[in-house]
Amino acid sequence: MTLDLAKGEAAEPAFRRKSRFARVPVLEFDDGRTLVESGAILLYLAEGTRFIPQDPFLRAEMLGWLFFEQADLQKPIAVPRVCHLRGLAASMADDIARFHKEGHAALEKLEQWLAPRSWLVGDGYTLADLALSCYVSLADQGGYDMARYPAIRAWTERVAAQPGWVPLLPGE
Ligand SMILES: N[C@@H](CCC(=O)N[C@@H](CS)C(=O)NCC(=O)O)C(=O)O
Repeated sequence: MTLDLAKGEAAEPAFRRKSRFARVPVLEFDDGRTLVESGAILLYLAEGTRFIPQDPFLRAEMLGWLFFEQADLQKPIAVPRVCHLRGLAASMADDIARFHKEGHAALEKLEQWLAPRSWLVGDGYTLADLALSCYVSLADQGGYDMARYPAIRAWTERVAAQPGWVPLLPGE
């Protein structure tokens, strides 16, 4: 099921019964149960795969990146992007500037971590790379100057070259 968030469809009662936070994404099971929060959904789907490291330290480090994405990156990138896509960039300029400040602080940290590395955790592609690269690769749509981050750019290209990788939206 897809929703038109601009029309407020996430707040409709039928969807709220599936998503207690009235947000996408939601993973719905055949028995009617639903799982919310992208990190929880990714961890469920990746259970037992090579995307979750076996080593306890590396697994915890991977989780740390998922938490960082939620705490420091997701909103500062998602909100300006939505404002731009909905033609609200001028009227929301002050909010966007505040989010950009927060987002650039997080992107700087990501850039520094990635500069000497190919992947976020250990020496291979994990759920951390998948989860963080998604919004980071769309940040320019929210007015972020991503030319400042060459290591991030190289990393998002490595992620996009992974077998089975598909863009979030067609053409992106
Ligand atoms: N922490 C949540 C954030 C999800 C979220 O913010 N979803 C937004 C779209 S990106 C949403 O559904 N907003 C509801 C709305 O716009 O009405 C996650 O990662 O799953």
